[in-house]
Amino acid sequence: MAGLLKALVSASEKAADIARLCRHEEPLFQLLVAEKTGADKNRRFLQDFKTLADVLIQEVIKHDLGTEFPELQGHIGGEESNEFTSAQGETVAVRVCGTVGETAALLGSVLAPEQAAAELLAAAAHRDVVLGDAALDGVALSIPPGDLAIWIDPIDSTNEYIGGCEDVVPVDGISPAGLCSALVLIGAYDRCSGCPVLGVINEPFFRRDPLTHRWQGRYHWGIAYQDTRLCSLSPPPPPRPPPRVVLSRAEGPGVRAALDPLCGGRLHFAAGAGYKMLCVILGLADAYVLSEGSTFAWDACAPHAILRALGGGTVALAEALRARRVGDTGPPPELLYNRPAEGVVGAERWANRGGLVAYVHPQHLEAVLDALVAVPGL
Ligand code: 2IP
Ligand code: CA
Repeated sequence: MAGLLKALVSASEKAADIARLCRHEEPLFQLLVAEKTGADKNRRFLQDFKTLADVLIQEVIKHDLGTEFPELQGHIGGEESNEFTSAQGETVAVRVCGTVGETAALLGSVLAPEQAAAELLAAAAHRDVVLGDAALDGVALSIPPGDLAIWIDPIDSTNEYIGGCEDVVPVDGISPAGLCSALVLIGAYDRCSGCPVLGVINEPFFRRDPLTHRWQGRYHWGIAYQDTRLCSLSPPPPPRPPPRVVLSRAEGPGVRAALDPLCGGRLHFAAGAGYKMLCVILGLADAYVLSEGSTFAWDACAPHAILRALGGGTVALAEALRARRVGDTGPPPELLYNRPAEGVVGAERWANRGGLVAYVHPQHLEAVLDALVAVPGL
């Protein structure tokens, strides 16, 4: 297990490096800027550059994990498809090749004529990551990788990544928007039960080095397997009233009105599903509530595993409210990651339909469900 955990952390570090590289290196940054301003969009090549960065990061993670753990091959899923259309109209499957040169040539066929950009990305994709983390070496737990499957969100909150706002002022420690909400999420779940067991969240844009002004990242991990709970973080401090709830800016008036009194008239808002779950993990918020099916398995799996490692979880909101309304007093149902929705196609198969509540302390979950149980339409 320590091997698998280390592999997930290493993959997330490489992914975070690629995310930073696209902002630091001029040939790559220019492509991101073109995306942001809409200038030249889709004239240089047929798909968005941000999509290529996302796809490449996902393929790097898949490649590195699949090489070290062949049992995982065919069981690593993510937000993006790796099919790209080149400027010549050919379909190219983006992947990590045997050598840096081959990967650069493949990326060059998608990015042409941006050869410098292709070479920078290929070098980053083939880089070896060295982890100097004694805590990871100390994790001794045996869980067969062949029982697990992986969900990857290569860059959660891509809008904030492209927008690139660096100086957003946090409100009570929670950043309402900006680069810091762009995260790499890698989660492992049990293939049979669908429960999340291992999660890594990497923050590529955690803070700027005061001397070099370059971005520095950090990562967090958690394990919730059978009776074992291990985490790189300590559980947040005990509840202090009133609870702090973080919401999407897109959250509707019914949910806002129901939660406002519970939170003493002070709701918090942030971008990115992963970032809002991270706020709960870090104790900056007591709950993240989402009433829509606008997140997916790859957004929630990694943070959910870390929340479980801290004694909390992430429940399926609509189902939990339904159970409550019929007097079911059992534990509210947690999100599962191995069950595609029937009768829908594409990404929607993996939507967390009916919304979610992420929490650490069960009393916050109870308080939120109590506040929402009478909201019409939920
Ligand atoms: C998105 C992104 C959005 C978020 C949505 C995620 O992931 O994080 O910001 O919406 O739920 O699925 P909101 O910010 O309103 O919570 P991605 O950027 O990977 O598409
Ligand atoms: Ca996402």
